[in-house]
Amino acid sequence: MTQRIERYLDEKKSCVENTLKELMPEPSGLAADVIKAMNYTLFSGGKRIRPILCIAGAEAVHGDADNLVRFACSLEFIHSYSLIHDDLPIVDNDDFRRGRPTNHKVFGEAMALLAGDGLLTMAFNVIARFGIEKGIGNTEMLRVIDMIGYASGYQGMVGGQAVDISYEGKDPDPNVVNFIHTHKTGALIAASVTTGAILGGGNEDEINSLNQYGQNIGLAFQIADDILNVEGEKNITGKEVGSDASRGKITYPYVFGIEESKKIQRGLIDRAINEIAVFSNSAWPLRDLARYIIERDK
Ligand code: GRG
Repeated sequence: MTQRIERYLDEKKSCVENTLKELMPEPSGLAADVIKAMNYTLFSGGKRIRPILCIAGAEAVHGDADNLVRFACSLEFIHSYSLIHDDLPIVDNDDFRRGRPTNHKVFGEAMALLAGDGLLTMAFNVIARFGIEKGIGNTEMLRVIDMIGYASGYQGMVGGQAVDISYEGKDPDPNVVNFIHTHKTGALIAASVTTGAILGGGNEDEINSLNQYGQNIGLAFQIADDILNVEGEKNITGKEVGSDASRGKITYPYVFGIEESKKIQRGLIDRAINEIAVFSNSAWPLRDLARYIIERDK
């Protein structure tokens, strides 16, 4: 990873962390337990890639990215909810995430379920409050709410996760793995960049190009996750290695093998960078981020 993207990621990550702290209350009152469980996962060391992509999407179209950090944080609320529910015993039954015990291991299954629900619903409070406080136009607000609801619902992340679960233990199938990955992970990643471009004031061509970019890197991101589940190191990824294979998950390495998966990944990154060729230097973070996505070790 080059120094400039490392610096960019550090800078944006700390800005996102600070804003998340402003948005998320300290546990207090009768509902303190669920707030504590929400805080536990929200502040457990994620890369914050979705909010950073949203900010970079706005920067690419010369938008006022500093102004939309609160909105960008809503994506991290949704992502955090999905991780908590994904780790539950009735879903993937994982004990560790980011090197720490998973939410249900600390707070119990019922509280973890509610913490996930609390984070998902709070994301939409965060979005609405952002729109009200910043005086964003109704059309833009409704457009981004629609996009995020779509990307995280059955048409996106939830749909992908449902197919992921129902195809466990089945034979390798390229169409199925493509569906799972583009929906489970790709949809929210694409929505992150695209909503940044919408709120940043991009024109329709720019928004479409950034959406295509997001879809390509979103798929590459999940393939990288699959590869890390085979070749990664537990002390770096913070998760069990080899768990996908032992559960019979439909992954890119299972369907195509490791080398072909890496080749597909490189092709997706080339396509993503090509999609944003028309952008000036304002899109350099997106170009560097695309490469980072497949070079990452966690
Ligand atoms: C079935 C009850 C039930 C819930 C499902 C919708 C859902 C919950 C899960 C979606 C699947 C999921 C967790 C997709 C994301 C996969 C992924 C690549 C996670 C890791 O993202 P990173 O690398 O994680 O951005 P960090 O730790 O950096 O935040």
